[in-house]
Amino acid sequence: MKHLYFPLFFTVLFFISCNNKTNIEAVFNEAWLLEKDLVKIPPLPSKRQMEWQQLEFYAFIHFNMNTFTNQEWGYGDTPASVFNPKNLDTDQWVKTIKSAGMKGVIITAKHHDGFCLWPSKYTEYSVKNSPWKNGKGDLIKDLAVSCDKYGLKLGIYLSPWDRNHPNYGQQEYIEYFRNQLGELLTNYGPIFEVWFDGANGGDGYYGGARDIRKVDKKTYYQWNETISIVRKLQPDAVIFSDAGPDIRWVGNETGQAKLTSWAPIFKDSLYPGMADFNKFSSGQENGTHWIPTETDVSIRPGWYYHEDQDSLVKSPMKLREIYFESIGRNSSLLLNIPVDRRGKIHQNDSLALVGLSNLIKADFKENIAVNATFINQDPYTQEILLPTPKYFNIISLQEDISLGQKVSSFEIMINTAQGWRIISKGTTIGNKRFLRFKSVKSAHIKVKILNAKNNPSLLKSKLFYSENEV
Ligand code: FUL
Repeated sequence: MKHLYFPLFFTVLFFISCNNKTNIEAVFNEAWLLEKDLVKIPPLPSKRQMEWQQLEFYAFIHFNMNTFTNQEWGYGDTPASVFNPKNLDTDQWVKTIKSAGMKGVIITAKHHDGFCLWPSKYTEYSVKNSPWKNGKGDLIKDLAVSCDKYGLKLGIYLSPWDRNHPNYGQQEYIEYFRNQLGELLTNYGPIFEVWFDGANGGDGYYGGARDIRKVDKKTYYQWNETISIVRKLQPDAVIFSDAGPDIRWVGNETGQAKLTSWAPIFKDSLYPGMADFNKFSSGQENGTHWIPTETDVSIRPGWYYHEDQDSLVKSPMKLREIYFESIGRNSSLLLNIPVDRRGKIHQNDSLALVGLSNLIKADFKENIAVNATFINQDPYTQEILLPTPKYFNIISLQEDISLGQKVSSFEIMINTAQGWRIISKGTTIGNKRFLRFKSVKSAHIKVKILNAKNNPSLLKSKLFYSENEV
């Protein structure tokens, strides 16, 4: 974003080269925001959040003991000997994920049943007591090596709820949980995201006790201390939970962010595992903290692999809808791919991912506003002048979120023989907002901001024409 620090330079350049258009305040260039549009309106994203915002699309892998028991939530009593992938191939996962356009992968290092995909020295319930690689395997290591090889970022899911551990519900378990976190954050290179699930407390094996353990979700985990461990060991990693601190849950598992989607939120009104999370999905315009949403959804009905769902893999068109309704609504997309019992991504899922990536590439093949002149008549209006009239049916809007999220209402207009016509409108923009509409042909487009907290800081809008019209 360093170009934003040179707005005056380009403004001056413009006046030198275009002084015949005196009513125009500035032509937007690579660095086009004016001094007056650079007002920062807190809350602002941290550096680690800004880096995460660039990723937009990354994968979840649910692969663990449940894969072998055909379950979604293991009770914690399945013997370690049941974990036995015969052809585990993390290179295949990473190549498939990367070719679908995703930037990282988050793996279920430990799910609610407590089984660990790495040979933790703090428990016997792990790959070290499984037949896989004769107990010498370390799946997190394998995945880290593959990610490194192909240039994908690695994230970890460590379930706070552990239905295997005898001390779950007591302070001893919190020490155990933090020790495990320490192992994962120390031994596998850079971790881009740490994922803490909100489901916790209930029935389980608990070392043979087989009882029901409820915990106080607000106090039991003493999250502040755990967060400081992550900050110390992996300062660049973002932390996900229902309540942040860096990223929060979008509030559903079907793949849609809200049309109104604020990164700011009153953090103190949230806690992990809260029941009425849905009402906070939109964030809050005047929220105190920058905690954008992450949209997690599975490519199949379940999070884990189940053979009887082989025919239920979401179609490329369905996945494309999810892409538009998450990334295109100021969220990120965490798309889950359940690895099968062989230890590979199933062919049906691979094909759906190839289909999705082809659709997205076609949608965004050519930004037809790339050679346009951008005019800033006033801070609330971005005018786009194309050299010749062009058809388009997608517009991509972006705020410079390093300055905060400001816009709460906007409309898109085109100039026609009958005058200006509104073709689309919306509320928030944030990191990215995609709008789709029936094709229009025009050479003169206006993005009109109707309401914002301060002078909007809109980056150059992009226009696309897609064969797959709404
Ligand atoms: C949920 C968990 O309970 C599911 O098993 C899954 O891991 C999903 C991503 O989060 O809360």
